[in-house]
Amino acid sequence: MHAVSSKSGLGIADLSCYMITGKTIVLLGSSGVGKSSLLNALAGEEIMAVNSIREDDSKGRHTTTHRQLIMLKNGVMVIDTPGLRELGMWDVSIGLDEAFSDVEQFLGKCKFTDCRHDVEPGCAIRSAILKGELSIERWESYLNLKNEAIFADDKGAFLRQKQQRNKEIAKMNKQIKAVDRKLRGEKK
Ligand SMILES: Nc1nc2c(ncn2[C@@H]2O[C@H](COP(=O)(O)OP(=O)(O)OP(=O)(O)O)[C@@H](O)[C@H]2O)c(=O)[nH]1
Ligand SMILES: [Mg+2]
Repeated sequence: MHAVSSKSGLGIADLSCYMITGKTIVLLGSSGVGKSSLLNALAGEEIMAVNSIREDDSKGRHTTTHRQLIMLKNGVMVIDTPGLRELGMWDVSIGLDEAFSDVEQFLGKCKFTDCRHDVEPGCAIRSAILKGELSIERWESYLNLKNEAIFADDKGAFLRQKQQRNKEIAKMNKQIKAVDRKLRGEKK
């Protein structure tokens, strides 16, 4: 970990150990953390546009909107990226079975096909945990990732619902304002 200042140049020299010709460096982080400023400091010139962070919530303004590879004079390549909006996973379902084969081997072995692995009798998961064949931590990790996969798979529907809700709120606000104007006797 290096503490650096792109403004004063403090600590920038310590990054020379990463300046290896032919290597590519990628700058990642939330908007406004100073990725483009760092690139400019490393390049010694203003290549990328930078923008001040928002006064009210100290968040970045998503100034960089596309990935850009810059070749520095020393032959090192640096990729500047737009600020990360969120961290997430995709194709979780595909990798889950492989990563959790120790868990999956017990699935489908319960007495009831719709077993929720909770209090049902004949639950293969609970039995494996009790016998020490499956650790509770592994089971919980599996459940966490499974939940994330459900959200990731259905994100489109989630976003569409959110958009629809926002539209309805905007419509409602418009109606309230119209009624308000009417009550005041104002024209449209
Ligand atoms: N004091 C100080 N300010 C900095 C430093 N690095 C960046 N800033 C300021 O932080 C603000 C955001 O910097 P950017 O370089 O645009 O940030 P970014 O991470 O590229 O942001 P996005 O392109 O939106 O992802 C600018 O006002 C910079 O001047 C630093 O090391 N010290
Ligand atoms: Mg930037």
